[in-house]
Amino acid sequence: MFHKPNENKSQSITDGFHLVVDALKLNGIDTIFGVAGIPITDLARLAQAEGIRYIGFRHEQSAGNAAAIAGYLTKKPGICLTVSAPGFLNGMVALANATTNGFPMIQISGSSDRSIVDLQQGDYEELDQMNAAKPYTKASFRVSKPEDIGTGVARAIHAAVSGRPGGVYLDLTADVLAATLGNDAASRSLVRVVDPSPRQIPDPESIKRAIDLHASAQRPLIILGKGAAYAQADDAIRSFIEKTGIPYLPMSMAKGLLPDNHKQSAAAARSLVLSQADVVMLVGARLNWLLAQGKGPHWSQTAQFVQVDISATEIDSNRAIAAPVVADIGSAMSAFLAALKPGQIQPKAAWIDAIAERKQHNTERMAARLDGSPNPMNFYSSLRAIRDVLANRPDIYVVNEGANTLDFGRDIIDMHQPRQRLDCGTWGVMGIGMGYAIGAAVVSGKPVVAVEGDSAFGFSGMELETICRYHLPIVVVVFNNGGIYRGDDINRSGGADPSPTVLMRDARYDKLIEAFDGTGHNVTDPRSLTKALTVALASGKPALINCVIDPTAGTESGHLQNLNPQSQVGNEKKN
Ligand code: ADP
Ligand code: TPW
Ligand code: MG
Repeated sequence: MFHKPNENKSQSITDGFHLVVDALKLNGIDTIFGVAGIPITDLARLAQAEGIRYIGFRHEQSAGNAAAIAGYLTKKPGICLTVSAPGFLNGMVALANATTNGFPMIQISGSSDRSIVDLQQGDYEELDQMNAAKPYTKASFRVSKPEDIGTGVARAIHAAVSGRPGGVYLDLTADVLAATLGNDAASRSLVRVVDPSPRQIPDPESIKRAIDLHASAQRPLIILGKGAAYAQADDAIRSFIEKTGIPYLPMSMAKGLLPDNHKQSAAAARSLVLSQADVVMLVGARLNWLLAQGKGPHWSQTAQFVQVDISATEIDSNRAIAAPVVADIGSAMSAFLAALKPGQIQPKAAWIDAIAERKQHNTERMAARLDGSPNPMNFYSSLRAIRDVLANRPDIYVVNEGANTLDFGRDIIDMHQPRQRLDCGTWGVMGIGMGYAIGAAVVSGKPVVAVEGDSAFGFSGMELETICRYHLPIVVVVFNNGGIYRGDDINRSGGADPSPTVLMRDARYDKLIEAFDGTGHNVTDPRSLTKALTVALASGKPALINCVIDPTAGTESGHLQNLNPQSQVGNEKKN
């Protein structure tokens, strides 16, 4: 039976389904991403009937990825709704990925009869979901009484968005959803959350310490991470960087926080600045594998660090931090700007000149590669075409995953506005593509271009149907090199099966979207790629461009060869 809106209200009782929807609406949740089934089908229907937008997916992982990126873009928890056990587990990769990346997200799953689950008596979709979720989340709650739904939702919201944001699991038993409660008790039980991500004002001492350290620097550097992008303190960050004149390096999802062509960007002189900076300020960026843990030959061993982060336990995690500033980035940047005396921080001219020189050298080298017109296309010539189309459309979101497709895409596609580049992030996970694209398109109403390796695309490709069903302005470009990393690997045993990294060489991914009435394009040269992308974006309709590139163009593991323990035997083809 479908639980109609207000059906029970006139009878002065309500039920768990209505209470969940009321609790979400009371807290400004306007969108749910999910996959329907027992016991949450009616929850999805009711949410839709009550004015919450429900986006139905083909797989919970993509629904979860959409929720996670919606959380990142809006600073409100993105909601993913799933069925019990297998649906729950399908969503968990996305929830764990949200936790790892610091994206606020709540996965709400229905669950089976607790008394049967706990005695392992074999219920339909039996699993102890709350405990299974714990290691992968910031918090994991189960609601066992209908009058606790309001509290459960409130606690989930606080946990998701406070401090370093992350993934939260909220377990709703089928019994709780179906349980009834008097209307008066029900409305008293709801909680409107007040200020769930309060400002965290920095200690003035910590601000002074950081400024003094920077003032003593000869070769200062700022590294902006996706925490800085998430904070939405764009003006204060830009103003601090411009007032101090310090060169900065954007981590991949911080690209566009200042436009990539900003003169203080040191992105094109990355190895120089990492190895030579004497004071490095991390702003919402962790010293994890993406920065070689701050160690090794890439880094100056004598550099001193400032770290601005909302999470006190991040400090000293890899390198000793001389000047920690534990605060939210908006408050920290305002405090820096207020405390900074004119001319107090002044990078030495020799440092700025050395960076400019290296930038020019590297930019010229890159330009020569981008200008080539090899046949078949390689990553440079195809990404150059995409870069040039997107240069005229700064409003467009770019989703990017793959190995070479990711590494080249990050370096070649310039970003012009904050939070418009969404990629594999902290885990380097494949499969975020269609979920992120859908989440971004839904919450922003803006077009999205998803630049996908052919392998990466396969992890979420069935969501093309979702994209077409909701008529979303998403253009997927599949970089078809016929494989994971490249398409020319051989079976080293000489057997008939293809190599583990090889995919079908002549696959026509464009035909997939045609099955759902979207537009497919098959391109083999940059001019046709430019044309197809321009036409697809102008149409505002779903499209997929199968972009055929040289199967030999990529390198194994993209830019991560150092993380690849290569067998010494039978590995002559290693790149
Ligand atoms: P990147 O991958 O871009 O280097 P990370 O995800 O590693 O970025 O780091 C983001 C950091 O930003 C995390 O340590 C997180 O605690 C921090 N952070 C997130 N939001 C805020 C905020 N509003 N204010 C301050 N720090 C934040
Ligand atoms: C969930 C391992 C890293 S990169 C990649 C895989 C499978 C695909 C690379 O091929 P693609 O890109 O996308 O065609 P390109 O341009 O280099 O040819 N499973 C998960 N995550 C990861 N990271 C992997 C496997 C992997
Ligand atoms: Mg590939």
